[in-house]
Amino acid sequence: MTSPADLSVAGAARGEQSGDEAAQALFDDLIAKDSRIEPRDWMPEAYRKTLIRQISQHAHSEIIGMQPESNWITRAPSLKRKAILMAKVQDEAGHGLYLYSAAQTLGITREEMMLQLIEGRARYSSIFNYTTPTWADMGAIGWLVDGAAICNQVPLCRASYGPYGRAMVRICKEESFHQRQGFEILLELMQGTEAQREMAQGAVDRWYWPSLMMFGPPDDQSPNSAQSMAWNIKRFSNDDLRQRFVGMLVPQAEVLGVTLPDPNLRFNDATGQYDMSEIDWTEFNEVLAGRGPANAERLRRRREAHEDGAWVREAAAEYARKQALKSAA
Ligand code: BYC
Repeated sequence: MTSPADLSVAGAARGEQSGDEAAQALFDDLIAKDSRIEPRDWMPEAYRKTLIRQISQHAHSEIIGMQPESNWITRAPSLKRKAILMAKVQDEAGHGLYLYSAAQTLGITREEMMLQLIEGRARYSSIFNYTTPTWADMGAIGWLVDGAAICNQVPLCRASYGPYGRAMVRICKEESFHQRQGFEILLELMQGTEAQREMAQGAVDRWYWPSLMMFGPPDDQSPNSAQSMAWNIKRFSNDDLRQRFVGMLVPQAEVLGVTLPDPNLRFNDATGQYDMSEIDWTEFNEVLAGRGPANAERLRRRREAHEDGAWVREAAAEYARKQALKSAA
């Protein structure tokens, strides 16, 4: 790989482009060819910042996303369900770690990202600010939230930034398992008693609209989409992915026997898209502003966990210091 410094020297010798222009041209060429940008490559500052923003928000979502489900580990209805749920929550921790590592390759430290999160300066997905009052919510999270995550994240496996795209491959494989376990929880409840069917439908009613909000604001109000798509970070717009998701849900809802809570939902042959009711964007904006049903609780627990884990970080740092001393001796 040619470094910007090499380009600068070569370009200046020919009296052509400045180093920055040549590096930019190389970057543009890689993007135009749909190639990957790697950490060693020159990249525009705005590209780096956008990636840090999106990847760190994504990592925070995985870490905060452990909370609504871990609430149910001790109350899951059988040993098998507990083991499955525990494995799923553990997977989310792993996703957070791959993503923090990918963000670190862009020059931000893990400590800085963690501080941004616990001080309330960072965003994480709106979806994790909703509560989980029943066991059926575990089914609805798996089916709807992980289902939306798959729709949004499979295209990210082809994101132009190498470490992000590669992290997404493994994440998506695990999300598929999560989605199926959620579907299966709902299926079993729907084949159970009247009370269990009501519980399942109630959870679908609670999670359907927030899961549509996961895809972000409508395209005409999405300030970042155009540039992120031009850089091959995002491959589809927020509204296109939302449509794709609804198209995936409709036949699955029929198999489950649940009703998607939108009386206006129907396929429009003329447009080739689903017509649907307007999403409550006021609710979305309230959640983003920190005023959702569980925002304060999620941050409080994250801060507490960070403080409780201080001794582990100190012990690991001390061990690393001693190892370094030993190998220097
Ligand atoms: N919640 O210009 P836009 C998971 C913000 S993890 C909160 O369209 P962009 C899982 C957006 O950040 C799920 N904020 O932005 C985990 C921006 O604000 P800033 C997380 C949102 O980036 C555990 C502003 O609104 N998935 O599935 O082009 C268990 C304008 O939006 C939301 C990811 O992070 C939202 N829903 O598109 C189970 C995937 N939507 O930064 C499951 C990766 C928008 O300018 N991220 N905002 O202040 C993405 O694909 C994109 O970042 C988004 C937003 C589609 C989310």
